[in-house]
Amino acid sequence: MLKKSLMLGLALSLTLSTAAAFAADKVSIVYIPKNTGNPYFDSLVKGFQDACAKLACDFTTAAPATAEATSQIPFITAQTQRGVNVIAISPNSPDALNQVLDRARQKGTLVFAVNGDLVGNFDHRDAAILPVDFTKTGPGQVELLGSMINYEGDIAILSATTDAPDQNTWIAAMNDALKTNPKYAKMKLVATVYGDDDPQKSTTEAEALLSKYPNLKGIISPTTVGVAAAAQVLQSAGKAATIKLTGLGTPNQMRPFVKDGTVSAFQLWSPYNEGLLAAYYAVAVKNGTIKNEPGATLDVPGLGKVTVGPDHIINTQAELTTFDKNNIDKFNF
Ligand code: RAM
Repeated sequence: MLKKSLMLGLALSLTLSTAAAFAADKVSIVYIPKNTGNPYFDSLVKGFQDACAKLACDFTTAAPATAEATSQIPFITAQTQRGVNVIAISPNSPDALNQVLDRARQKGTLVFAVNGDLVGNFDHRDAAILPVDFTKTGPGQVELLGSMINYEGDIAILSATTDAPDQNTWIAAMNDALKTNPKYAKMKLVATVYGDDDPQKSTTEAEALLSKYPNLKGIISPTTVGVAAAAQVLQSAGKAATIKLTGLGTPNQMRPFVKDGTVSAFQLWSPYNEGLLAAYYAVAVKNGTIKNEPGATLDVPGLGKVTVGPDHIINTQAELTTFDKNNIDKFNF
């Protein structure tokens, strides 16, 4: 009798664990964006979904409500317990995730940093899929704003969170360009503020910049959430003629502000292609058709041949795209 119930228990737990597991013949991928509610990440998710529809990978996405440094930890832990094959993550911190990502990798999960990297902690991820060479982003943004304000006057930066590894990399390079390039000697950075990739907080921070710095000539907001909020603030305050704004934005969020002249130009890349490439690379590595090592190449439909670079970084495009009234209608994301 005891034996019988033991066997029954075993059979039951086997059924349960099989039900919770993934199909053995499919690579399972989870993508963890910085936070929910940011349309930027919808495009990235679409890239993963389209790739997995073609490659038959099993794709899910899950994200915390807010983008603070530790908010992704429970999501990584849950996915590791689920036994997912690949965790792709846009990290909210360069180092707070090290331990949980290590645990995932010890279990055989492949970990990709996507869209932003674990800056200074490359050993805690297997590869990084980034839109462009990140050393170009900061200087590119300073040059664009400089060209709008005749390279002169007080400027401010409206960023995402204080820990955001991607924004912090670009901001460090902006500071460096402002300090070292004589072309920017008359541009003075008076403040760097943080809207946490939250539309409301970004709005409040942009409004505070306007009231605190009456001589402000320009704002750089290297976040899609921040730049859209700042554009709305300038438009409502009727300040677009005196304070120039640029940043990294999505064409769909920025279109009305470009059309009415609030913003003349901004930049970005294709988040969709990052999701697409990440999924193709994940499946190829997991299936053993490619080795995860610098120099390896992979053909991705629509992107051509991509090469894994030093530090296991793969870029989806060579340069940032600049959007203005002449080309913005060609883009829909
Ligand atoms: C926001 C996010 C994202 C960043 C873009 C430019 O949507 O912070 O990480 O890549 O802006």
